[in-house]
Amino acid sequence: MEASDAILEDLGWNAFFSSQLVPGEEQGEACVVRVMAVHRGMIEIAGVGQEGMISSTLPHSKGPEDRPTVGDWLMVNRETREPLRLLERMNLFKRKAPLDQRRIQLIAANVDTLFIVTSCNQDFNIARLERYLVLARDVGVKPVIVLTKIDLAEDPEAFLEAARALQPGLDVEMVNGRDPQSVSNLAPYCGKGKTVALLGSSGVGKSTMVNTLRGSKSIATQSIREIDGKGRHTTTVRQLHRLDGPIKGGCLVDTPGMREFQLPDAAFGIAEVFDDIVALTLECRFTNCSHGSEPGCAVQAALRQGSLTPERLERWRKLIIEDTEGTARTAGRRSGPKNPRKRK
Ligand SMILES: Nc1nc2c(ncn2[C@@H]2O[C@H](COP(=O)(O)OP(=O)(O)OP(=O)(O)O)[C@@H](O)[C@H]2O)c(=O)[nH]1
Ligand SMILES: [Mg+2]
Ligand SMILES: [Zn+2]
Repeated sequence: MEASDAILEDLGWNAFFSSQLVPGEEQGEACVVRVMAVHRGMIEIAGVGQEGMISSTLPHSKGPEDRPTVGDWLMVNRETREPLRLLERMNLFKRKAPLDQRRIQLIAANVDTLFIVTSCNQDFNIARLERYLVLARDVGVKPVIVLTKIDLAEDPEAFLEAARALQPGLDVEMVNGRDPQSVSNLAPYCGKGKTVALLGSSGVGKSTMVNTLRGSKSIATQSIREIDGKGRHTTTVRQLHRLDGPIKGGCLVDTPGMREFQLPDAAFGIAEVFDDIVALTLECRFTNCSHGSEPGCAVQAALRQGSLTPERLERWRKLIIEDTEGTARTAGRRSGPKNPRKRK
C-alpha cells in the first residue's frame, strides 16, 4: 500500500469510493479530497498534499443535493483545486431548512455512526430523541444515544433507563464529556477510517466531547444559560475533526446545535422506530381503521392492556401527520393524513 493511500484511508476512504474512480482518472489532473467543513460558498478540503479552502461550486450541479457537504468525497483539479465531480454518497443526513421548509439543508455525508447527544437535564426529551432516531433509521446509519453531564445529574440512571426504553437493543452511553477517562467509552465507535457525526441541541456538550476525544481544547465551547439551561449556539459551522490524540483514528463531525428540527420525508424511518405500532395496525379489523373508536382496533386494545402508552401513540400520530403534510406540500397539493395501513 502506498503512503498516499494510508492518508486517504485515515480520512475514511474505502472500496465504496475507490470503485467509482474511472481508470486512470487519478493519474491525470484529478485527485480526490474529503470535504472537512462548509462555509458560505467555500469548502475546506483535505487529501494527499491538499489542504485548505476552495470554491464549493460544482460544474453541472442539478439538484439541491448536488452541493458538497461535510464528509463528501470530491474529485478536484490537482493544480487549480477546482471541483470536478462529487462521488456517490454512502449516505446523507439532511433536514428541512428551519426558515424555509421547502429547502433542504444538507447536514453530513458518508457517516458510519450517529451520536445523538443529549444531556441529563431539561434538554432530555423523548419526542426529540425519537425524531433523531427516525432520521438515523431513514438514512440507514447506526444510532447511539450519548447522555452527557452525568456528573451534574442527581440520578443519571433514570435518564439511562428512559433512553434504553426508546427502542429494544438501542446503544446508550453515559459520559462526562469533560473527562477523558469517561469519554473513552466511546472509543469503540471511532477508529481508523470511521466517521461519527454528532447531532443534538445547543449546549449539550458536542464540541466539549470532540475536544476531549481529541485531547485538545481547540474547538470553542460556552457555558449554558443559567435561566433555562439552553445553549448559546457556540458552534456555527459543520466540521470534520480527525482523531489523532488519546483516541487515534477516525473522524468526528461536530455540528451546530439545532433549534428546531423538521424531518425530511421519513416514512421509512418512522415505521422502523415505531415498528410495534405498525405491527398493531396490521391487526386491526378494518383496513382503514383510524385507531379511534372502531371495533376490533388492536391499537386501542394495546392501550387498554398497557403494552402501549397513549403518549407514544400520540408521538407516532404527530410524526405521521407531519410527514404526510410535508410530502403533500412538496408535491404542491393539500391532503389529509394518509392511512398508514397498506393491505397487500
Ligand atoms: N459538567 C459537565 N459540563 C459539560 C459536559 N459536557 C459539556 N459541558 C459544558 O456544557 C457547556 C456547553 O458545551 P458545548 O460543548 O459548548 O456544547 P455544544 O453541544 O457544542 O453546543 P453548540 O455548539 O451551541 O451546539 C460547556 O460549558 C461545557 O463545558 C459534561 O459532561 N459535564
Ligand atoms: Mg458546539
Ligand atoms: Zn386500529
